[in-house]
Amino acid sequence: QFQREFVLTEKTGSKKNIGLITLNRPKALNALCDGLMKDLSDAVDEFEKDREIATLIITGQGKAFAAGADIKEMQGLTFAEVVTGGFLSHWLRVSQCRKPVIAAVNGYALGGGCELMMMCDIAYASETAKFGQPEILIGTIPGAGGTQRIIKVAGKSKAMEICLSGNQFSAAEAEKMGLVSKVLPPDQLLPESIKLAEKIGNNSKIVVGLCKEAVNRAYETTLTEGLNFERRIFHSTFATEDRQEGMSAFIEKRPPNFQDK
Ligand code: CO8
Repeated sequence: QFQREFVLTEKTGSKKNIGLITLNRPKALNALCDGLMKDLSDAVDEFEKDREIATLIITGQGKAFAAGADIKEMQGLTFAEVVTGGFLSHWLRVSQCRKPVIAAVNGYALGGGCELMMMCDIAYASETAKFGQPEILIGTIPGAGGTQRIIKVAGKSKAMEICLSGNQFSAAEAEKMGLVSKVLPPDQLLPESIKLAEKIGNNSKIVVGLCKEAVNRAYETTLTEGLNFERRIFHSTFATEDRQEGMSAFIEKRPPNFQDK
């Protein structure tokens, strides 16, 4: 286990090929201060570079996943300062990771915490998790995807209700909306997230990366363009040894042995 000031990293899973990142500022409910976001960014860099790591998991220490951007840090800032300083522009790092990232939402995922979850590829939530975009209650609006990503999964009425009221919602509601894909008892959250990460990690890393890119393209483009992109990516898997291995293994009735080539 490696300890940065605000973030712990650990290689886990039976093959030690899962990069577990734990937000570790429990006294402030893992509020996403600048230092924490820098540590998180570094942790993502570390695991993205590490050739052994297949999948990343982000979770929180204590009763929160993350209770949002650090309000104490933001309180005194002026418009001129946030604009010229590109305030919180390094928040994009998680959404730019080439490897799959799973959010294991253990508690409060509010404001920037909910947005951080939505930057991940897959989210599992504990039954005790609470979600919301409460920025409106403190005189601002979501700044890292809250107004853009919720609407894509839950539609306009839900997105407006969440962003304009600041109301919190439960893990069961988040699952119903499609914001998280599974709700689990608290003690099962991490084991089940690791199990999923391991399942993904058994596949070819190159092909997993390509598949993630294809799914993400759906956010950015029209259906026709997306389908063309997908087909090209599909064609390109035929240039890999892993595609050959996968299909041969099926025909030879044995498990595949992917080499990430
Ligand atoms: N920022 C700073 N400190 C926080 C935050 C936060 N977001 N959330 C909690 N804390 C601190 C509290 O101040 C308190 O510290 P202290 O003990 O020193 O007073 C400690 O954490 C514990 O919190 P509470 O005593 O409030 O705990 P409760 O269990 O009573 O309440 C809540 C839990 C409901 C989660 C409550 O803490 C809360 O409402 N927090 C604020 C939630 C919020 O408004 N989040 C949105 C922040 S704004 C935002 O995220 C904008 C994102 C923009 C991103 C832009 C990117 C470009």
